[in-house]
Amino acid sequence: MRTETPVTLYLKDYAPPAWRIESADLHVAIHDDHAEVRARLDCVRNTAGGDDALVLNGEALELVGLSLDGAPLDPARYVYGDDLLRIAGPLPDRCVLESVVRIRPDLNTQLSGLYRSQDGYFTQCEPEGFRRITFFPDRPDVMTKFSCTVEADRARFPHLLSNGNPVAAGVCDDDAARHWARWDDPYAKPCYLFALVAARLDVLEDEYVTASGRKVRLAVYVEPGKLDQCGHAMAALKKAMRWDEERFGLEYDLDQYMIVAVGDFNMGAMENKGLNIFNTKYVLARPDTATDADYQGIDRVVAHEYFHNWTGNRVTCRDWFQLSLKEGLTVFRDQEFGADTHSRAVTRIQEVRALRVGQFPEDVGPMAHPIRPASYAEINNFYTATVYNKGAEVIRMMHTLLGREAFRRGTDLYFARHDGQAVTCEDFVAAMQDASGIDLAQFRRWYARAGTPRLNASSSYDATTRRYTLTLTQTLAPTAYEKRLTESGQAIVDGTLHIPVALGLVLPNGNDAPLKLAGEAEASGTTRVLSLTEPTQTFVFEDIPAAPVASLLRDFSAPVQLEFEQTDAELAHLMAHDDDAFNRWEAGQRLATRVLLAGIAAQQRAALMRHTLPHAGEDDSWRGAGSDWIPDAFVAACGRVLDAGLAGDPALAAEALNLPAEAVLAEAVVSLGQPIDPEAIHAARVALRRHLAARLRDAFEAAWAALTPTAAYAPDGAQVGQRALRNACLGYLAESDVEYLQSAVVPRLTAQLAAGGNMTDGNMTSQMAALATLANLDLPEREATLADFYTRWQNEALVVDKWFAVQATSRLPGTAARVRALMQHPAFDLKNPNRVYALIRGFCGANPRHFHAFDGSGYALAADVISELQAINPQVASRIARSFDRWRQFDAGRQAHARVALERIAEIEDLAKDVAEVVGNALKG
Ligand code: B3K
Ligand code: ZN
Repeated sequence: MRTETPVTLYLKDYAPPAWRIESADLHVAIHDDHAEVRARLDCVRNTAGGDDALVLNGEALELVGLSLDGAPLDPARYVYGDDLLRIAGPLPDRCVLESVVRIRPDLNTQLSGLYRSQDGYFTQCEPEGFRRITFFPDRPDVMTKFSCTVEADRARFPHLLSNGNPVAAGVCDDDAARHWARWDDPYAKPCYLFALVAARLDVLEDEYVTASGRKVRLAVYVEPGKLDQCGHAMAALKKAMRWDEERFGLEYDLDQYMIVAVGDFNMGAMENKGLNIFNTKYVLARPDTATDADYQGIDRVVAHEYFHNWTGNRVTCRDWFQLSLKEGLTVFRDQEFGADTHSRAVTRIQEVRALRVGQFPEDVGPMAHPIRPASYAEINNFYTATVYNKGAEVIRMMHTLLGREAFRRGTDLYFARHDGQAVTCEDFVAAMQDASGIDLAQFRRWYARAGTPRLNASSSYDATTRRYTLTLTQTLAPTAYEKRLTESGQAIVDGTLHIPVALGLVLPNGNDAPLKLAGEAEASGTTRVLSLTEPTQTFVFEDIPAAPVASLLRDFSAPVQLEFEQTDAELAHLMAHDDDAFNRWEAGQRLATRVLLAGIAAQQRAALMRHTLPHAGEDDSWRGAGSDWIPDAFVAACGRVLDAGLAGDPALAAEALNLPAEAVLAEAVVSLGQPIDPEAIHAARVALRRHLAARLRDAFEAAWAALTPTAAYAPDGAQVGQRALRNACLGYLAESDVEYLQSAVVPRLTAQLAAGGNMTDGNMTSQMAALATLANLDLPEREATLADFYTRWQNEALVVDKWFAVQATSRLPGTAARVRALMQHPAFDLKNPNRVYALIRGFCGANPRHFHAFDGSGYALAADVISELQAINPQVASRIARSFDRWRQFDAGRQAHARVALERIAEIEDLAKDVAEVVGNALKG
C-alpha cells in the first residue's frame, strides 16, 4: 500500500481546549522490558458548550486500566484508537481520571517519549512525545501542575530525576532492590516540558546565588567517567544566569537547575523545566577532545536552554504554529549573549553566514514557510532555520527599530502581561508596540510572509547641491509556500514589509558623513536606521561633502538579499574603511562572490572546451580555466586583510579570508537564473584558494609562524581568534603544489596531529584542522593518519563523530563509496543520531559537489539511508530528506536522478509522516 498524504493542520482552525488538566500526578515504574505509567489527572471543563467528551492523546500505549472519580470505567464509555482516547459524556465539570498504561522504552528508536540510551532512561516530549508516555491533552495551551514519582532498580539506576524540586525518596516497601524519588514542580507547564531520567550518572555540583539572594543548586549529570568534561558547561550556565539578570532582569525560579547529558538525542538539547536534557555534544568538552567551535556551541546551547525558562516555559506557545514565539526570541537572546561575551562582530558574521547557508535556501525550496506557518502536517518538520534563525532576525529587527531600552520595556511588559500563559506571536508584538509607542502593524507581516525579500538600491550624488539620493525598492516573489496554500484553498498574506535599513555613507577620506535627511534641521549620527515601508522610497541626504560609498544594511539590519551595483573599487573602500565591522566583512564577501561568479563561468567554458562533462572523478578540473579571471586587486585585498588581522583582530581576518561557501555561491548562481553547476562552483572556489596560496605563500607562512601558540589552551576570544587565523593560513598553504605540500605542509600536519595531548598545540582545534586538511589530500599519509586517529580516539564518541565527518566532507573522488563503506564500520550506528548527522548529513548537507554528483550516486546513497532510517527514527530521516530541497535548481540530468531517488522514498509502504511531508512537497515542487 502506498502511503497516503499526511493530514494537514491549519492555524485558522485553532480552538481552545475543551478540558484543562489542573494537576497531574504520575508514577513511572521502570522494569526490565517495559515501564508502567500511572497517571492521576484533575480534569476541569474549559469551554461551556464544548465537546462533552474528554479526548486525550495517546500513542503506542498499552491500556491496562482506566477509572473515573475512583470507579473503574465501563469499557462501553471509551474507545482508544487512531492515537486518541475518547471518553464519552455526560461528565461532571470536574473529574479525576486515573489511567494505567504500559510502554516499551527499550524499543523506542524514535527517541521521542521515554526511551533507553545506553544504561539509562531519558525523555524527550517536545513537541508531541508526552502522548507516548501517558494519556493526556498533548497541546501546549494546557498548562498543568505536575508531580512525578520515578521508581526503578536501585543499583542500576541510582539517579531518579524529574522536574521541579525533590520532595521525598525511599526504598520500595515490596522490593528492597528498587527505590523511588518523588518530584514536585510548583509551576504549571505544558506537558512538552515534562522530563524524567533514571540512570547511573556522575554529577558535577555547584551553587548560584540569584540577584535577589536565593541559592540555587546547579548540577551537570554525565555518563560515569566524564566529570572532567563538564566544567565548561557549568561555567556557561553560571554566565548565562548572570547575563539574563543583567540584560533582561530575569531570575531563575526553582531551587535546582539540572542538566543531564545523553549520547542518543535527536537534536541539541531540551529546555524541560528545571531538568534540561542535552545531547552530549553540547555538554562535554576538554581541550584535547573539543574544538573551539564545540566550546562556543556549548556556551550558546546551555544559554539558549536556560533562557527558555522565561521565553518558552514561564510564557509558552498557545499552539505549535507559534513556535517562533519562543524559538526566534530565545535564539535572539542566545545571540546577544554570544555577542556580549565574545566578539560582537564575529558573532554577527557567523550568524549571517549560517542564515545564508541554512535559511535562504529554505525560502527557495519546496518546504518554504514563514516564521509562523499557517499549516503543517508534521510539526517536527518545522523546527527549521526559518522558525529559529529567521525568527531571531525578526526579533532583532524589532530591537533595531525600537532601540535597546524600548525593547527592554517591551520584554518587561510581555512578562508582566503573560507570565504563566500560553500566548501567540501577536501578543509579543503587541507588548513591543505598547511599550514603545512605535506602530508595528505593518511589521507583523514578517510573521506571515515566506521568502527572502530582495532589496534593490540605486543612488546618485550631486556635487553642486551636495545631495546624496538613495532609492530603495523591495520585492518578494511567491514561494512554494504560497503555492501550497493556494492549492489547499487558503488565503495568502501579501503586502509590503516594514524593513529597517541601517545606513552609513563612507566618504573618500574613509570617514563617515554625518547624516541629515532633507528637511531635518541638523545632522544626527553617522548610522541611521531608515524605515522602508513602501514598495519604493527615496531618501535624500544633504550636506554630503563628496561622493560617498554607501554602506547599506549595517550589521545586517534585515534578512534580505541586497541588489546594489557597487564597483570593485567601492567595495575595496568599504573593506578598508567601513566603521561597521560586519559590512567590512560583507564587502569582502561581495567582492569574492563577484570574482567567483566569473570563475564559475570560466570553469564552465573550459569544461565545454574539453568536450567532456565535468564529473566527480576528475579532481583537477580546477586547472582547466586558468586564473585570468582573478584580479590582482583581489589578491592584494586579501593580503591586506591578513596584515590587518595580525596587527588587530585575527578572528575577523579569519572570517574575511573564508571565501563564500559553495552553498552560498549556489544561491548566487540561482539568483542569476542559472542552474547550479556544483562541479564548476567547487572548481572555481578551489582554484581561487590555490591562486591565493601561490601568490600569498610567504605571507601565509609568516602569519602561521607568528601565530604559534605559547600559552596553554583556553577557549577565550583572543586565543580562539589566533587559532582561527593560524588554521586558515595552514588551510591555504595546503592548497600548494604537490612538491611544497610534501616538503613543507604535510610534515606540519602530521606533527600537529602527533602533538595530541600537548597543551599548547595538541588541542582538538589544531588536530581537526590538520585532519580535515589531510582528508582532502590524495597522499599516502592520509590513510595511515586517519587510522591512527581512530585508534587513539575510539572511546570518545564525540571525537569518533568528527572522524566520520571529515571523511564524509572530503573533496576526494570516491567519497560516496567511502561513506557507504563507513556505514559498515563497527562504530557506525543508524540508531545514533550524532553518528548519522556526522556521516550522512556531513555528506548530504556539507559536501554539495559529491552529494549532487552528476551520476546520481549521492542521491541514491541518501535514498537508501532515508528508506532504512525512516522506520527507525522518522525525525532524523526527515532531516536527511531535506538535503533534496534544491533538486529542481540543478540541470536536467541531475533532476532526473533526484526524482528517481525521491519517488523511490515516496513509494515506501507506511512511510513515516515526517518524511512523507518533506518528500511529498519536494515532488510537488
Ligand atoms: N525546544 C527544543 C527543540 C525540540 C525539537 C523537537 N523536534 C530545543 C530548543 O530549541 O531549545
Ligand atoms: Zn529553543
